[in-house]
Amino acid sequence: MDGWTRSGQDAWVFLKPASRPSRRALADGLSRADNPPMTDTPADDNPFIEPGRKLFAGPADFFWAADSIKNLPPMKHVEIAFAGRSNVGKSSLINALTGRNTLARTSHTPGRTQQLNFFDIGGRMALIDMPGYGYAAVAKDKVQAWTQLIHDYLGGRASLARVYVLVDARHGLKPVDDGILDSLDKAAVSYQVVLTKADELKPGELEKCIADTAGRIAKRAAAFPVIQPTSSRSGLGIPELRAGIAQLLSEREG
Ligand SMILES: Nc1nc2c(ncn2[C@@H]2O[C@H](COP(=O)(O)OP(=O)(O)OP(=O)(O)O)[C@@H](O)[C@H]2O)c(=O)[nH]1
Ligand SMILES: [Mg+2]
Repeated sequence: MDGWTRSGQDAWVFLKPASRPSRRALADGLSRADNPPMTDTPADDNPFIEPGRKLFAGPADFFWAADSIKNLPPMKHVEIAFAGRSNVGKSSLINALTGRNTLARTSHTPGRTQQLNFFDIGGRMALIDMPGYGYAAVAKDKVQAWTQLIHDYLGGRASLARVYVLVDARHGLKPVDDGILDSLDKAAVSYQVVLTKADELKPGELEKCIADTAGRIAKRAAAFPVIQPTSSRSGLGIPELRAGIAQLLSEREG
């Protein structure tokens, strides 16, 4: 059996099939081959809520931008990437997680983030704000170059521990998202679908989008089966995302 499965009361683990090729090991011991658990525990019972709050209460600094797979930073830390269609709210979510308004640049116009932007979180990990895919208010060849960069990075970075794939809760999964999910499944990179802009929906609509999206990813090998609703405006889901990241780090750092 492969894919996400419950290993204990609260933890989910990603089991890789024996036939899947092992990933390049990193010189410093980092590897994404042992994709660690993500949490779906309710906030009140989740022991990683407080470590998550502390993790993101510390320093958060931009340290690198890459416009090509050839100029990525050295693989020093665990990397956690935020991917999704243009304008879905990737940069806003990084700002909400880090409690800063202007760390990552945001815009009403699709196509704001044009490179892979790396942010150091307390010297323990890097968050990566990615360009959007799907559409943008810029030239087609630029979008093609970003799409290539996104696929290259997501499919070939050994220090990449997890990808949060952001989906606008008002629109749900689109065909272009499926292309990214296909790449992640193929590369055996664990990922979780995060619904954004939940503040724009009525409660019933949000529940429906969560259920529909969970159904759509149920058979995907590397997808964590729980969909996380968020709002960078209201703060919904932010403590839970921080907790999931803190849990990943605690698994990695032992
Ligand atoms: N209502 C609402 N709007 C949001 C939320 N998050 C982001 N937005 C808005 O959505 C727009 C796009 O946000 P960004 O964070 O720049 O989106 P992005 O995915 O980084 O976009 P690109 O870099 O262009 O791919 C901005 O106008 C944000 O204010 C949210 O949680 N709720
Ligand atoms: Mg952006």
